[in-house]
Amino acid sequence: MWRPLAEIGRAPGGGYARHGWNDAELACRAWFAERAAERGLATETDRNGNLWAWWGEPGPGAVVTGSHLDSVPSGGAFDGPLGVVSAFLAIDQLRAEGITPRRPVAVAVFCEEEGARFGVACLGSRLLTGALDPARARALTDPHGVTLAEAMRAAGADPDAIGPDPETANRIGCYVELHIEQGRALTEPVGLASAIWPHGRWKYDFSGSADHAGTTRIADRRDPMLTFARMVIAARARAIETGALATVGRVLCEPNGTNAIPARITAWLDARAPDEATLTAVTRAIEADTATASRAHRTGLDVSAESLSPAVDFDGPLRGRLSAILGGSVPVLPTGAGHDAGVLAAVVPTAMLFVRNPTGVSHSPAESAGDGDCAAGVRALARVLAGLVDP
Ligand code: HGY
Ligand code: MN
Ligand code: MN
Repeated sequence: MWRPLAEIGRAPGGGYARHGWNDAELACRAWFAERAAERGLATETDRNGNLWAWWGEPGPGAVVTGSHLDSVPSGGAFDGPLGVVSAFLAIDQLRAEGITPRRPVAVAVFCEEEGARFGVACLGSRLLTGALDPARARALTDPHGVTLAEAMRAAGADPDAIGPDPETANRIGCYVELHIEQGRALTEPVGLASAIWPHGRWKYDFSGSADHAGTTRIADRRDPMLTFARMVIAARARAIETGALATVGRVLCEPNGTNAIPARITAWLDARAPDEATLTAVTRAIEADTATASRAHRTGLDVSAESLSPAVDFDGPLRGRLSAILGGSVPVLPTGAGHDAGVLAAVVPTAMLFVRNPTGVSHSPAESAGDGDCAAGVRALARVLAGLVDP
């Protein structure tokens, strides 16, 4: 089942380039429709581009599971797809056991979870739940200046329809997302999520004076690369100081000439922390350090929050129920990775199952999980669904 998916959008080096509404992601949508049709599951695409495959009439109280199929640039094979493949296999398992749910069951795939193309993480689930303004979403642009609206239209979807979808959201009785663990903390095959760290993405614009690399005196330079470099160093130093995580993994340089002092640098800061106070402290300290450097180098600085994700606490009756179904001794752990489950947790009971990642590596072609652990994840998800569909 997974093999056809594994071929979609994979670069020669092994990484994936599946991003909201791009050709590879559209091929993933077709893969999803085929797997659902094979199982007699009725499929629909909601107004925000999220996919739904229904076992039973769509209706309130549905037990929903799934994840996302999009990737980060050159991402791994498991982040997202493991949850979708496991959802289909868990339904196969329940059917093999002759279980007939007394609630609707759905496999969901949320659009642009990584925000790799349009910059906002969990785009589809935020729009669904009303957590993102549709007008802002339509105007989001990808690195080539293509807006979300244009990309949706090119894919045959209607961008004017995006926005809060209470009819779809009200069908969800609970949401359980299975996901590969993205750190080294899970030492058993399957775990349960306790929380998601608060995190966010900040866009830093550094402006200076374009000039000749070979004739401009040092004293005359207004070089944004220097201010940018200071920001990167500050991000690491302040993260260590505060116990947070701060990363700069994406940068644009204009005009990007070998022999030209840049006019402008754009860079994105990804910052995460165990709690909101620490996240605020680390991002403010990094911005203050950068502003100091900006003054010293006489460059311009503009910082804007692009995507903010508050802390999510999964502690509640649903996690307790899942733990009981799984025997009561499954490890419970927090994660610094954001998920659609974190967005849905604001509106419906939500839980996450993690599958062990032996190296902890993720957002990389080297991401992997063992077959045995993946099978344990499917079995656990099937047990959980069996317990939830028979109230
Ligand atoms: O970036 C994240 O935390 C997740 O992979 N979207
Ligand atoms: Mn991810
Ligand atoms: Mn993911």
